[in-house]
Amino acid sequence: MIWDEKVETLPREALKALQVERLRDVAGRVYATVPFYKRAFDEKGIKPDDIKSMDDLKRLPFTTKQDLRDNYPYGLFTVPLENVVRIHASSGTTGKPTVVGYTKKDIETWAELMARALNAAGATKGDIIHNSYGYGLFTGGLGIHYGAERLGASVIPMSGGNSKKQIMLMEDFGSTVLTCTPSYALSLAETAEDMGVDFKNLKLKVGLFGAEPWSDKMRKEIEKKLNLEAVDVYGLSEIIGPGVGVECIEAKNGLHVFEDHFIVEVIDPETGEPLPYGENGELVFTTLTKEAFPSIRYRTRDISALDPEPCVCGRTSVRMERVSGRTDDMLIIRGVNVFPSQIESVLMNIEGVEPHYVLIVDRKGTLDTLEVQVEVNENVFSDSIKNLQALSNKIQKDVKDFLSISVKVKLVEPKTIQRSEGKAQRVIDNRKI
Ligand code: DLL
Repeated sequence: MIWDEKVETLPREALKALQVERLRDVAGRVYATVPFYKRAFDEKGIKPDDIKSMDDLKRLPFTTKQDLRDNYPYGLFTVPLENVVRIHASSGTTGKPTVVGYTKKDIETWAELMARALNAAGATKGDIIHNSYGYGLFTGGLGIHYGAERLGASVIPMSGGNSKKQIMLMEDFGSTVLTCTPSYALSLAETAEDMGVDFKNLKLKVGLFGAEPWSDKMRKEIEKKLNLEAVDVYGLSEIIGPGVGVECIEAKNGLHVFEDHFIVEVIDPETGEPLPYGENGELVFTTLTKEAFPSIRYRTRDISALDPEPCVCGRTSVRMERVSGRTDDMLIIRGVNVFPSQIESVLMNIEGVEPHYVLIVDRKGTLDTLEVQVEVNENVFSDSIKNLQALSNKIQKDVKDFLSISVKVKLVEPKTIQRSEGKAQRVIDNRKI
């Protein structure tokens, strides 16, 4: 299903030409209105009019989260506040949040892109969309909401939490699409089970999940437990919110980036050099049409790779691999780099282990330690000590074989690891405390 057939299947050459034209326009706007950008462009010795082709993109300066903090709250807005109709913010773990603004037209653009994303996932105007992303400063709730309305579907503005009621209403209202974080989807599955509700009796056909990393194994688990097709949606407040890229239901293999509105690059996070297609690095986005808060080469810290090959669905956009983690999530354990998602992949391949885990990092003397706490299912938990020990040894061995690190494993009782209503916290790093 393609929402905007003409644009979404534009030949790549035409798409590139559109991007260059829009890039020059946005560069001109930020240069003229935001002192921060003028300074950054001047330092690089480039003027907006110098942009003639996509090759000139790499001459533009990067923007980082720190730049947003330094210009808190409105320093990077390109329009007067009276033209801003909405403000969102993403909660940093420490200090002040990063603040983003939208004009009326930005809200329209966002709704349009989210309608595209929902449609790519298979949702249409006939659907009942149960939206459990949080409403508020977080962009998830309202982003999906406006997209669902633009699609013409019926949206149920649930927000997160109160899981029993969520299950009851999904059942009573005949919801056909669920939108929430993948970790909350699993938590809802558990609540339904406790209530004696079988997802097979619900009408859900598809789930649009994102806002945190999740593996393909996790997808299988969710699809099985919730009896639906699980589709990945990506986005971040600094770029627009959800609706930067989405998988198509036809392939579920990489996220189509909405390139008529965003330029995507993958760079080497150390050198800042753009990397060729297929290579893993840090995603960088430039917004082409945003009015209130455009971003130039924003460094996301998210890790992915790009694939320009045509997709079976007919869309011509480049696809980004599912985000495997963030450069700042990377754990360095005794010199070895590991991402929580890699541990998740190992765990999800082991029989008897549940998709609920937490990684506890500590330092004993000068040595870093990593403890994997993971839930096991009811049957396994009531098994003999010997069998539990064997399972624990297997996890240890698989992690060692695949990731070359030694970890301590703690098998815990079902439902003891804290459930999330939004983004799950997978890592507790006691070294930072
Ligand atoms: O999480 C926007 C969003 C809402 C996306 C709902 C999808 C669905 P922020 O709170 O600003 O915005 O967090 C952005 O979340 O840089 C990634 O690290 C992570 N993230 C978002 N989507 C995905 C995804 C929203 N599909 C940060 N896979 C991003 C992995 C994701 N990580």
